[in-house]
Amino acid sequence: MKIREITLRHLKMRMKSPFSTSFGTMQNKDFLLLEAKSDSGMIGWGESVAFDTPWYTEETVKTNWHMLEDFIIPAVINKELDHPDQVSTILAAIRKNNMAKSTIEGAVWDLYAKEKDISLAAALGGSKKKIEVGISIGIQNTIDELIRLIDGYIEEGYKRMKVKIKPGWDIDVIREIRRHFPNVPLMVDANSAYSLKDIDLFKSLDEFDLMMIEQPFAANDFIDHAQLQKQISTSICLDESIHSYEDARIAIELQACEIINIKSGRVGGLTEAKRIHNLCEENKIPVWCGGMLEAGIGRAHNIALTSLSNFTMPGDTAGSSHYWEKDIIHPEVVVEGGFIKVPTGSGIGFAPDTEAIKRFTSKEMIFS
Ligand code: OSB
Ligand code: MG
Repeated sequence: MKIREITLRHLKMRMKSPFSTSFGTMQNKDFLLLEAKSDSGMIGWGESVAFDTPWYTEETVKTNWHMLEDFIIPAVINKELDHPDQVSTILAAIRKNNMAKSTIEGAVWDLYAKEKDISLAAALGGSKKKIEVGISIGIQNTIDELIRLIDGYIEEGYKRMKVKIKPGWDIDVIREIRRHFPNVPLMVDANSAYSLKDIDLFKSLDEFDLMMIEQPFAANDFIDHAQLQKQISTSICLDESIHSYEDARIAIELQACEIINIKSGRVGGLTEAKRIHNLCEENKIPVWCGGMLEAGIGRAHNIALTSLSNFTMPGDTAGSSHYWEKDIIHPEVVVEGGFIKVPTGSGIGFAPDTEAIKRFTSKEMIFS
C-alpha cells in the first residue's frame, strides 16, 4: 500500500463547557485532521491531539502543522507500506514531535484495517466487545458545583470519577466528595502541579481510598515519583512522564508508578502505544486510555486501542455529546450504562461527517 494523497486540515471547534486543569483553562478546541488516500482509493483518518498552547507538552497545533508539512508527510507519502508499524521506523529519524507523528500513523492504521476489511480494534489485536468509561472533571468554581456534576455523572453510569487537583483545590475537595459519595470509584489528576515537598498532602490522601493519583510531579521526575510511591499506599499513575516504551521501562524499573495512562498521541502512535501496553502487561502494570478532549476521529482511535486486554481500568473516553454540540463523525460516540461498544465495521468504524468537517475547517492543504 502507498499513500498517494493527503489532505491536512486545521479545524476550530468549541467545547460545550470550559475544561480547567492545574495548567490552565481550555474551551476553544483547535486541532489538525489528516485524511490519507491510498493507491487503491481507500481513505484513512488521523487526528492530532496537540492543543493550541504548549502547557500539556511542548507540542502545539502550529508545531504539528510545521512538522507534518515540512518533514513527516514528505517522509511517508508515496512510500511502500506493508504494515503501519513501519511508520514509526520511518519517522524515527525525526526527534520527538510525537503528536505530529501520531497524526499520520493513526491514519495509516485506519487505512491498513480498511484495506483488510477488518476493524481497527481487530487490526491492533484487541478483542473486547465493549469498553468501560470514566469521566474526567475539570476544576470548578465551587465544591458544591463539583458535587452536583459528580452526582449527574454517577447517574449517567460513568464507571469512575477523575477529579483534577491543584494546590488550594485538593484535600478539602476530596474530603467533601468522599463525604457525599463514600463508595464511588474516585481518582485525582494533578497534571504535575506538585513536588516532593508536598509529600504530607499525598500521605493524607491515602485515607480516601483513591484508585490512583495521576501525575503528581513534573514529567521528568521519575526518581521523586518513586520516592513518593514508596511512602504512600495509593497507586501513582503516570501520564505526562510516559512518551515512549523506554520511559515506561524506566518507570517500571524504578517503581515510579503502579499504573500507566496511555495516550497514543503522547507516545507517537498506536504501534508504540501497543508496545507499552504489552510491556505493562508482562510487568503486571494495569493501563487505561487517557483523553485529550478529542473530536470523533481521535476518540475512535482511543476506543479501538482500549479493546486490548491490559486496558483493565476505565478510560477518559466519554461520549461525543459530553464535549460537543455536534461531533465530526457519525454515528457519534455513545456511552450506555458506562460502556462504549467497540465498533465492528471496517477501520475506525465511524464515518467522517464531511459536512461538519467542512464547516469547522479554517485551513486546508493537499499533498500528493
Ligand atoms: O491529563 O488527562 C489529562 C485533558 C487535557 C489535557 C490533559 C488531560 C485531560 C483530561 C481530559 O483529563 C480527558 C478527556 O476527557 O478527554
Ligand atoms: Mg492526566
